[in-house]
Amino acid sequence: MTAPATPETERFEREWLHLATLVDSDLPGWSRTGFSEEDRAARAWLLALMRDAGLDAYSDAAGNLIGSIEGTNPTAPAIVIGSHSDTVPGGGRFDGIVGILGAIEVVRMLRAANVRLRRTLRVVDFANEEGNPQGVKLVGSRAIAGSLDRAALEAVDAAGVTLAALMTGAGHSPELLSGARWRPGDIDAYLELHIEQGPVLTEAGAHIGVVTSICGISTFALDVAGRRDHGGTMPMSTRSDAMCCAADAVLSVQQIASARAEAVGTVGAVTTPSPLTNTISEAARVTGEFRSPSAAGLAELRAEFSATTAVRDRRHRTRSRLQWLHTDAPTPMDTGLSAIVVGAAEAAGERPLRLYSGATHDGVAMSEIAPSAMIFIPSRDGRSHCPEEWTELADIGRGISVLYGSVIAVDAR
Ligand code: HGY
Ligand code: MN
Ligand code: MN
Ligand code: MN
Repeated sequence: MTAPATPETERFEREWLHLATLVDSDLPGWSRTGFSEEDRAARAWLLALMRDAGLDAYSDAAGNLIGSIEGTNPTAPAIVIGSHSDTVPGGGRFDGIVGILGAIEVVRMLRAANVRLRRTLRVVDFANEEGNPQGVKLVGSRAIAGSLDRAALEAVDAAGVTLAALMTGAGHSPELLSGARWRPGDIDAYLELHIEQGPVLTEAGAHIGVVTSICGISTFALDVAGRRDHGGTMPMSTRSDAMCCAADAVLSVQQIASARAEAVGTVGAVTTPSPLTNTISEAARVTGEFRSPSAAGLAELRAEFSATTAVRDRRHRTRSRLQWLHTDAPTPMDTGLSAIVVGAAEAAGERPLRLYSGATHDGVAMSEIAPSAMIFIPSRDGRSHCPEEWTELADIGRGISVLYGSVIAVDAR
């Protein structure tokens, strides 16, 4: 029976407070976007923190921070725990951060309890989970899984800067990504502690959630071509107004997603090269995404939205090109591993709630190379990706304890 180990939540809080200072203070909330200056400063600090906790740590070609503590059987596939430390612009202080600081705390708990695992334990801070202006999410974990393909590296932002150039500018080596790839047999299990980012645990009065599956996502770009004319003289009935067509598309996303109980749809931006009020816009671009827990549901959302394109063009006398940029299928978590997490939560005196994740996570990529499971802790008022994001320190302590117990149980199986 292992000595009961408890996380030092005061230490967690000190580290969490420091990490919250490594942000772009020109933006609202807490902003540390992938490959930014703030991200580089935070990664340097986290690398030192990993090493200080006794991890043999390095940064790989994609910018993932990878720390290891060798087990007594170093040839056995490793156990991996971690999350991400980048944020959305104007985000909060817990999304991803709880999982990476919590994983480092688990390492300290193992050492304090003199527990030597059989398996090597790897702690990973995945680079750029949140995505970038090039529209690619889960950058670091896809690099590890070997699914960050050329198309992703060549994706460009509005200024034509590729993801590879963004990564190179942050000091990483996208041209050496093949070296960042782990082999599927390398790891035995991937476990991630994360805030729920939704209201389910709070509404159920549960402290611990165990994720059944992670949502599927399809992202799109709709380019609308209209006709540039004078905004004061062209009659409404003869205009070909790209911005009106784009606005119509935004409402279509909301209507289509709202009509399905389990679906969501979100538009990120509507942009035009001629933001003038006295000139009818000749072009507009709408970027957005649909999410669903089922692959069939996601396919139907895509089909419905695609079908509205022609109708809108007739209505607005425009011409539209709809591109589906990337689709992640819904990702079930590993049932055996999740059962171990449930057992660890119950052993810690919790009654875990199984739930679906409407947020995506690095577990989508890591599931391609290892059985994966996720532990959720409550988000106050279900809010996230905003400065109001909050999780109680007591819940963080519970989550770290369940992650610790899960690592012990996985190693013992
Ligand atoms: O997009 C997401 O759901 C995640 O928070 N990055
Ligand atoms: Mn996250
Ligand atoms: Mn997020
Ligand atoms: Mn994640």
